[in-house]
Amino acid sequence: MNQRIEKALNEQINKEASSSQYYLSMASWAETQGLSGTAVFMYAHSDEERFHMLKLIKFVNERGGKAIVPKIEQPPSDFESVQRMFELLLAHELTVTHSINEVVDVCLNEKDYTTHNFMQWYVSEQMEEEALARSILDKLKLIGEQKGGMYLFDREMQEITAAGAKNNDGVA
Ligand code: OFO
Repeated sequence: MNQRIEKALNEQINKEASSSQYYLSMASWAETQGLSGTAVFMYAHSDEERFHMLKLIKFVNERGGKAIVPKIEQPPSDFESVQRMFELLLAHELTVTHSINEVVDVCLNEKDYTTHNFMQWYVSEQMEEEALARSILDKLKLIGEQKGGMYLFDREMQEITAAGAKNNDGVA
């Protein structure tokens, strides 16, 4: 495997692992706030990011490279409010989208069209994740401080997660 591609993919493995850890911390925080639906959503999101990392690890190894399992920094453990948590999530997704675009750029520069093709899955995944985060934030802005609204929001987060799992046949 081309060394620049291998390095870029290993950096992406690191980012996916960090995303998984970050969302796991958000899940745990939501659970301690009594927001069980939001916690279910974030636990599933953390699992999804782990799946993204695994997909990259397998690709690198199958293509003759060497995937490196990264050391992960401890993420923040307090998030002020649900809205703040989703603002941070969206900001994080935007940095991941940026780094995926950089990997795609390296693929084009190195004329590695196989990896370029593989990365297209991540490009569409990021579009979906950003759109979902924005729609959740829109809901939260509408709800504002209303307690009843937050109760319904939390239930809806559980439903979104269940519907997503069904569409994926339970596979992240
Ligand atoms: Fe890995 O999809 Fe978001 O970060």
